[in-house]
Amino acid sequence: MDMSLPAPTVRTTCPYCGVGCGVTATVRPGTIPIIAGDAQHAANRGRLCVKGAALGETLDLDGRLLHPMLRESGTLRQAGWNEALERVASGFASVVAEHGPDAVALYVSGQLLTEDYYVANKLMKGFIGSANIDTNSRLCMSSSVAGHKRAFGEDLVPGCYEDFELADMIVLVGSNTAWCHPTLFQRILRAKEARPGLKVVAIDPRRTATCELADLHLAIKPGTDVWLFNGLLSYLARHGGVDGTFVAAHTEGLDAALAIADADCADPAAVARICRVDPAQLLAFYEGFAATAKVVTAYSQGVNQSSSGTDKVNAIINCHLVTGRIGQPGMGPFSLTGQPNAMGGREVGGLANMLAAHMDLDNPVQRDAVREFWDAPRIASRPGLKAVDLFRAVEEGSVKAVWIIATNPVVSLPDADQVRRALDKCELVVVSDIVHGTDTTLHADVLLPALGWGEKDGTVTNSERCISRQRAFLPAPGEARADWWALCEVARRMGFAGFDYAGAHDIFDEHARLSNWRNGEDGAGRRVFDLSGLIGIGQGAYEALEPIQWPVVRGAGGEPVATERLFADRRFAHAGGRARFIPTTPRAPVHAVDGDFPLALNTGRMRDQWHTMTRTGKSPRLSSHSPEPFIDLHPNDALLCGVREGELARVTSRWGAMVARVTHSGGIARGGVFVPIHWSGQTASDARVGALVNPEVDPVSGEPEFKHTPVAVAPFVVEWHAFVLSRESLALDSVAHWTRIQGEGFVRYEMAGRGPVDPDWARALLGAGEAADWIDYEDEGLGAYRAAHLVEGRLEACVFVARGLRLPPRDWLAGLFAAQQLAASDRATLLAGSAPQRGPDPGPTVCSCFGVGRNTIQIAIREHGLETTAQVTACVRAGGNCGSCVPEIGKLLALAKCGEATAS
Ligand SMILES: Nc1nc2c(c(=O)[nH]1)N[C@H]1C(S)=C(S)[C@@H](COP(=O)(O)OP(=O)(O)OC[C@H]3O[C@@H](n4cnc5c(=O)[nH]c(N)nc54)[C@H](O)[C@@H]3O)O[C@H]1N2
Ligand SMILES: Nc1nc2c(c(=O)[nH]1)N[C@H]1C(S)=C(S)[C@@H](COP(=O)(O)OP(=O)(O)OC[C@H]3O[C@@H](n4cnc5c(=O)[nH]c(N)nc54)[C@H](O)[C@@H]3O)O[C@H]1N2
Ligand code: SF4
Ligand SMILES: [Mo]
Repeated sequence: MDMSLPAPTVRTTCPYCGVGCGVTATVRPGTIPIIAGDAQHAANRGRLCVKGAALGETLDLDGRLLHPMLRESGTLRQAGWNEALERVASGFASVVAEHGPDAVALYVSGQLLTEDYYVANKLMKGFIGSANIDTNSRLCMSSSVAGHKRAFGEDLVPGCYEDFELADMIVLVGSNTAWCHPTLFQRILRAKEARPGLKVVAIDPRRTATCELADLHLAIKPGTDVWLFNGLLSYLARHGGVDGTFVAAHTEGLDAALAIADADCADPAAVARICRVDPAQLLAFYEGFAATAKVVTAYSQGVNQSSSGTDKVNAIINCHLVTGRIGQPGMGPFSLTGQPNAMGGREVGGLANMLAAHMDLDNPVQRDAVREFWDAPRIASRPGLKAVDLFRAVEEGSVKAVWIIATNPVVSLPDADQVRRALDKCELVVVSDIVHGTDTTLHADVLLPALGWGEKDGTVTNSERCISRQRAFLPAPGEARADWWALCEVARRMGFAGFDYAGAHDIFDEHARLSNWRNGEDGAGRRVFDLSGLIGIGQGAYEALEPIQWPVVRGAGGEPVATERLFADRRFAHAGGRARFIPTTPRAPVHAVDGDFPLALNTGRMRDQWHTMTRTGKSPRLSSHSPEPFIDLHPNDALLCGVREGELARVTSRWGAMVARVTHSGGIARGGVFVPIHWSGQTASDARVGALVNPEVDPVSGEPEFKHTPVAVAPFVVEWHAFVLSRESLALDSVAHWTRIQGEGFVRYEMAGRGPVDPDWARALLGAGEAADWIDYEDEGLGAYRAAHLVEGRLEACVFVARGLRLPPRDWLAGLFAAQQLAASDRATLLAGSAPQRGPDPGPTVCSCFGVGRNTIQIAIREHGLETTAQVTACVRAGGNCGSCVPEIGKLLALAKCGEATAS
């Protein structure tokens, strides 16, 4: 390549959250691609959060699955595609022949592209003839899907991101928007800066980073949202909040919904007691909602992931219907989707109870329409197994072959040890992934290497119904191939016609045509989901496709016409065009806390990690913000459980157990415990929280109750703590607990164990022979041992072991791995763990972009009397790039103010 030429820049879409930010990737051979926000993409207008900004650090081929693998006599061996595909096709075909189509299953993912997803659904429902295809969206958005269908008649998100800027009140329910939808959160932040009258209300049992922006935080008792919104409905009805014209002309069912709401929730004081919030604050919320026309109520997993998730969704929508606040700028209920293509998966009908293109499995006319369109030999006629039931059926043996694509269920399903048992028993487990070693690939009989982000090519749909292209800018590594290609190859080998696609564009075209097929014909119903304006766009136009919000119809000149907001015409998708109020009877989470398991476990996300960390875990920058798994609880509960901050504890439920470090963020109320979801068997010895989570699901949607499991917390007794920084990975079978953290040029292990501190063991751990260049230090009395291994003056590894927690900070030592040769002064103080002239420990990372620690920020605030986040940025750079840490800086500023107040 001529290096004087500008490097090619490809416009694509971020592979993480449902905001769906546009990304540009500039590629020069031999260097990592330069990733930036796409200024032309309406979702983010050039901004990226820290995960998006660090994408370049996740693209190396370390750990990638590059060839198909087959298990033989217990071990995996490399195989050719042909052999692997034959094994899958013949395995599936023979199970179907012997036990029928319901004995096989696909378990797929909202991280697939629409084209992959479309083919998977077509193969299963139209050709194999079973609806046993479910997806991790069951764990994610299925309560919203069900709630939308009940209220609107179709799975439709009415609004768009602009509504957040036009609103006068934004209610964030069960959504840590600051960390999970960061660029959208920043739009809210800027809107509020420009217009301080914009009120933000956060409804979340935890005080999260999102709450830093909120005018009002209602820290409700977990699981009580239906009481709260029923109370609001009842309040609106009694305080002139009903839009009578809208309700009469465009809705039905208000009386029944109101009767239920009034029964338990007519008295705000009683609701406040049940929700465990301050009655005056609850009333302030009700009054504010009633008085503000432009309200957006956005919600996410605190709503969906509950045994009353669908009712929570409808209780929220009821309040928007009664006020007529829907379909107009600046207002509406808004389901924030999690995964990059949660929406695309719903469009193609990827869930076990849906058909393609927003058609229904239980509608015979629509079933027939799809079968005819696909020219399929059969069509599934009843819903398949939903995720939790699916893996139960695998364990029971009624499902005998399963193909898992782009998801890691051994980590992410509830009662996750059950999933492991199920896969161990299953006759044929096929896993398509981009990574070789995940907790799920360990159980595979066949491993298929998939193209990852930057290599694959297709479309995704974000939370506001915007279809964007993910474009390839890297060559396919090894033998990795697109997921749709593998699915089509298996379909063809099973003898099915209709899977010969010329490319992703060809599949997209078929998907667009199906959306229009029989749409609006007698008996087939009218579906709002319609891509008719994109039919026949051809490969060139598909390559160039600009982000576009569906429905996309054809304009007078034949051009595609997008739709910003739905229901502007006040017509809903139920027959008759009316929206429906749904009566929602409040009920508590299925399992209540009791004497054995007295605390309620809540699980969720951290700012800088994505799910099971197979990609974000590779980035040193992202790994610095929250390096270790933790158990966050109230200090008083910690006291009762006998656990101390910084020490290890074991959390146990009726389903399983895990170990992590105790922390007090200050955001958890008495009676609650929060544990992040990200750690797996690959990144920690025993911190997979899914193992503890109860497998109860919402009766309508089948979505698990991830946010509420009764648990007990107890000390995890160890005698010593240690850490290792090493250029090479270590095998750590013999320690009681470990966590693996990716550093810049090294791997860090935090460990703990029992028995005496053993120098021989510590040195053996680092793997170097006796002849190696060692420096070490031992203090038997203190139970401390420290050693470093050098090769020709370069630091290879170091280990620090201590009784108790007396270990030096890791950051100075970490910096030494950048040097090819240790300076004499560094070598001299190596085993002290710090340089003598060094300033204070920077503390845990707050700003990942510039690596700025909490202590550094706090000292700057104190010493320079800083008062705003902008001043902090000007002083220490933190917050000056992606802005993801701005809420945390805000919290430190607020803490400093409190400190001053208490001091004076
Ligand atoms: N950094 C990061 N961002 C992500 C992801 C990630 O892995 N990492 N994943 C993406 C995906 S797939 C998803 S689905 C989204 C999820 O995005 P969010 O839903 O915002 O994230 P969570 O942390 O799962 O949970 C949200 C909040 O629900 C609260 N909650 C718990 N119980 C209740 C309750 O009973 N009522 C109410 N009102 N709130 C409750 C929790 O305390 C938590 O703060 O994030 C997406 N974005
Ligand atoms: N306790 C608890 N559990 C939860 C949740 C919770 O809040 N609490 N949230 C749930 C939710 S909302 C979600 S969305 C799930 C997420 O859970 P998972 O979907 O299980 O998590 P990921 O780590 O995203 O798994 C994606 C897998 O696909 C691989 N991959 C990435 N790109 C590709 C590709 O292009 N093709 C293929 N074939 N593979 C690819 C990755 O390496 C990874 O192994 O977790 C759920 N589980
Ligand atoms: S907010 Fe962050 S993770 Fe979400 S799409 Fe944008 S850059 Fe990606
Ligand atoms: Mo999700």
